[in-house]
Amino acid sequence: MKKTIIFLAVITVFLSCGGPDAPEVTLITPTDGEEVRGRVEILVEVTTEEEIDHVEFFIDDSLRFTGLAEPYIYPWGTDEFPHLSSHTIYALAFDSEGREGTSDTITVTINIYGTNKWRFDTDGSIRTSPAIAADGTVYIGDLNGYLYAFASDGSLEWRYAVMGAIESSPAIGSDGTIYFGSNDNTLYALNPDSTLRWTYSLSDDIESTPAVGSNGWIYFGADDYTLYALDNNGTYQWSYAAAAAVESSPAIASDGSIYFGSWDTYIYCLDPSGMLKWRYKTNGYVTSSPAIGSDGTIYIGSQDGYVYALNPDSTLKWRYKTGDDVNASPVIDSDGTIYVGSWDKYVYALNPDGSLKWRFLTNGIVASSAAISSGGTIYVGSQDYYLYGLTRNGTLEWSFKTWGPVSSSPAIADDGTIYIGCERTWTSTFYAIQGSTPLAPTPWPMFHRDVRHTGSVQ
Ligand SMILES: [Ca+2]
Ligand SMILES: [Ca+2]
Repeated sequence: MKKTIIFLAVITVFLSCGGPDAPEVTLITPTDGEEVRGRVEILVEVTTEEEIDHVEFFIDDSLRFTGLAEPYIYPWGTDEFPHLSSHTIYALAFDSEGREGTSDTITVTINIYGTNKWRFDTDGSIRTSPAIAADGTVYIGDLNGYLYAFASDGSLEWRYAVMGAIESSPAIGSDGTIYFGSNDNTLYALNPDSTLRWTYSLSDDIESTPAVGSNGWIYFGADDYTLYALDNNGTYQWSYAAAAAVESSPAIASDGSIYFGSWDTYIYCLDPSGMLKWRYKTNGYVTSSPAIGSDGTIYIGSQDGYVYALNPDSTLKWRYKTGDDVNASPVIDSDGTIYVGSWDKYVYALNPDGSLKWRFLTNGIVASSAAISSGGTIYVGSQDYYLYGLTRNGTLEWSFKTWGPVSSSPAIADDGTIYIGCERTWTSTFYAIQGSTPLAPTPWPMFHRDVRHTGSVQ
């Protein structure tokens, strides 16, 4: 009896540690439940007492890849699978003695939001915001003086050359006319087929994005210190002289009041005939463009670092201090939350009472104005080269790395596609990014309010 017990104990010891174990296989990336997009690195670690012979990678139980040397990585291109489909992953490792080890099985879901649909290399840098016509055509200007028209599939329909940088975003009239300014001191009106309708020439740069009134008139500022009103034939109607350059893009309220800022540090309110109703002094240059809330509140940034909320009677509702210049233009969500970036690298979400809801830190200046999708994702660029997709709680949903600083402000098409440009020294790039839902129907969801950039709530 005693001998038997000793014999069994010896057998047990021999079985448990006498021979080499099967390889231990661990999936390092991705992790169980993760959302993946684009090219995914499936990384496996193997622990074994013997030499590893090879590692087999399985997707949905089918062998996809065999790794013969460390590191054991399968660069899986997920584009073959549809959006929101789920897939299992596991790996088998074989040692030189033919022993086999298996990893746990994990499940991942493909989520293509935030991936690149197409891109186009432009002649020059892009700092402005794309406008989208009713037929889906996208217009964007670059600093080398080209205005581009792209079909929604990314094909170039045409490009129109002017003699100066285009720092004014295009605006689209109700008849499809495309209006934009240039540093060649000219305001252009193009037909959708790229033929010239008319031009209006000044003596200095036009960086302001034209606002389009319900009467078809357009309103824009210029570096000659003046805000201009033209009718839709390009005929002068009136002008108002500020005390410094007007790079700020005007906004039109429901009563026809026109709001804009100037390098003279003031925020202006004109009546529809161009007469001054009031002006409000900040302590910095005002190049930001106003956003108008459903109650008529005017939100605008200043290079004094503040975001201002003004009542339509010119009284201050509140102001919020960020850590640096606010050049970006505020946007307004359905619950009244205001999103705006600052040179202090943060994207701010402010409550309607002016208190901080959250802020999100990027690694670069945020001069890009945000755009809100109806699904609740907030898109905003940073000079750290990224376009960010943030949730309404201020957490990161995804980020997309471009080839340069993103001062451009995104536009969101009806199919959810996000359009944005970046800045580079020589050629630059315009991107179409996969998004989830169209532009949100909030009081002021993007730069200059809508995809036509009317800047008007009329
Ligand atoms: Ca010029
Ligand atoms: Ca200028």
